[in-house]
Amino acid sequence: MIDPVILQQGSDWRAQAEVFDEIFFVFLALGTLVGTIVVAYTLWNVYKYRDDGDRSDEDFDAPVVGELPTGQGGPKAKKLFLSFGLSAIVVISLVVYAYGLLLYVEEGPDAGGEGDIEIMVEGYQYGWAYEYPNGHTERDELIVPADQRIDLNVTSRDVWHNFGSPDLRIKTDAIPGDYNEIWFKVSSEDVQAQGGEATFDVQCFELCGPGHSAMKGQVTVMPQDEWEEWYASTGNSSESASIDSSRVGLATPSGVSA
Ligand SMILES: [Cu+2]
Repeated sequence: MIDPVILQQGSDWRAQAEVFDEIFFVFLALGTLVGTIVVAYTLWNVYKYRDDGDRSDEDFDAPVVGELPTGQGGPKAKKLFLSFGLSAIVVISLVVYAYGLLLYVEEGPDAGGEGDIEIMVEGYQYGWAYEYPNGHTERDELIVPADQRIDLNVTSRDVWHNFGSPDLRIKTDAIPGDYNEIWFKVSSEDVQAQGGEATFDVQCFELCGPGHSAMKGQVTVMPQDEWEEWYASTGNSSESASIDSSRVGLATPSGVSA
């Protein structure tokens, strides 16, 4: 059994995608194993107890509808309790295991830690606006550093939206006047694997009007030092038009706070 507390300690964190993939694999593998055993056992019994024409009706101990085969203490009762017992062990283990991992997905690693970056996300008809701790705002593209926990505080300016990024396995409602928190973190290994900058699609998952299907955005994850350079350069501007030029090194030495 995996303890979510252990997972949260130190830098030993896991991305949601990894956790969900593991849960999916465990359920698939166990389901296949149990399914194979049950179907094989059923077929074997179908063959073993087939009507081959030479069983006399008198000494055939057929079960009656509604009768539990427990009173006899024989092999029937044994099988019944064995099958109930094994099923219970499998189901309870899966519930405890999956619940522990889902608690981790809810809370994330090192919740409330020093390095967390909290970003406001506001959905509107039709797009996404992001506000960084220094007051800088971005439209549609969310730029964040690798290896750092990103907390998103999601809300809406007008109607109900739903902020989600399938590859990051995050998704939450964006509702006017309401704030939903989600977190994610992308490792620098993943960023390197994608050529120094990782991108993830963002989409609206709540039908919110005629422009809903065009309500797309992107999460861009860059190495920490590059991001810090970019973030420092955002101190005085709040328009996304200059993102690309600022990314190539127009960093101001004014620090990260507004
Ligand atoms: Cu929407």
